[in-house]
Amino acid sequence: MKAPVRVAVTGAAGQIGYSLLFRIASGEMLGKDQPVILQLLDLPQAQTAVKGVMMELEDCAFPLLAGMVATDDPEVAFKDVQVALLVGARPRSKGMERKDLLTANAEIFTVQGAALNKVADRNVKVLVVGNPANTNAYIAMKSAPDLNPKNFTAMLRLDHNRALSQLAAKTGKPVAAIEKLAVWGNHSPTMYADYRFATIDGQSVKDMINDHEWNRDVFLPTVGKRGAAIIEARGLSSAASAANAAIDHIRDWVLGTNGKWVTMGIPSDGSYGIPKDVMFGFPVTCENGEYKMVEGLEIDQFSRDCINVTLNELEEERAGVAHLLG
Ligand code: NAX
Repeated sequence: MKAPVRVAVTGAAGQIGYSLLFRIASGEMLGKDQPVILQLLDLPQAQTAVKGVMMELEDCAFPLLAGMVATDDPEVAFKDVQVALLVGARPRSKGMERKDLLTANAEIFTVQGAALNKVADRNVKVLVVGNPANTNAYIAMKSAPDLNPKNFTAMLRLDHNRALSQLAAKTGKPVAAIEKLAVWGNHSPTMYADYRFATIDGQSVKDMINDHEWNRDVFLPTVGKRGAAIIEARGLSSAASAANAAIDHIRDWVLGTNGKWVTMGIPSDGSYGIPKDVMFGFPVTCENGEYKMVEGLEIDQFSRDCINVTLNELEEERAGVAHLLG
């Protein structure tokens, strides 16, 4: 039996947490032979609810669940963790300005980044799901100077999966047959889902669809506004699909993609004209526990314009929290 991996999940009492924890404990994220210890963080007022989720986890009698901790202290939750899923965040409340939302979250992710820096495993893999995910991941990374910045990532995988599904419906082909999709930028309606390089059984998806207006006027708005459409229909934001994307993101990062492209929000190394350190969605492949950006893709004018819109939004968010990062 392998030694257990310690996995922290923040916002454990929330709706994404409820879809996520059972799948992690059943081995869907790290493998069916990998025991896990769940270290659950939530606010003091949510501790009773976390206890309830833990009771249900116990009642599943998962063979791979080797232990659980519940706490409201980030330094307890992140102690020795090798994987940290930062899901909990401050939602926008009525009358709250975007700037106030950024600041409230910046405070949370400064504290959590510092706690990871202090107590987490030195190779911890961090995925930020809580919104604004890219900027929160950037803040956590900047607040953890002793950890490798490459180990901080933001979740673009839901956007990637949403785009895959739309392309499968449009082409009438199975989702699993689609290769080489990229989603650039911010996890927000400005993200740019780019199927120019995508193939199905070696054939170009762009040639199969051959409809720029559909790309611009249907596909991109559908993917970009999917979160809002789900809130409209369900009365609640995406939870199971978000949890699923988080599982996909970490599983692929840890276990590899066998050469397949996936999208991760990662700190830019300056490629594609994205300033260094901006937490940006890029196409990557994963191998041996590391991601590698797909390099050398041609960026045409339409794509450059789309990328600039999402980059400008991220730069504005970054400027909005710069004063908090010293
Ligand atoms: P919920 O409101 O159901 O749950 C959030 C949980 O986080 C609550 O239990 C709350 O007590 C806890 N929390 C708040 N502040 C905390 C802190 N400082 N430390 C620890 N826990 C804290 O939200 P849920 O639907 O689970 O969504 C969680 C986050 O994911 C939100 O920020 C949401 O916007 C974001 N999303 C991100 C997505 C992505 O693709 N990156 C997609 C889905 C989702 O919208």
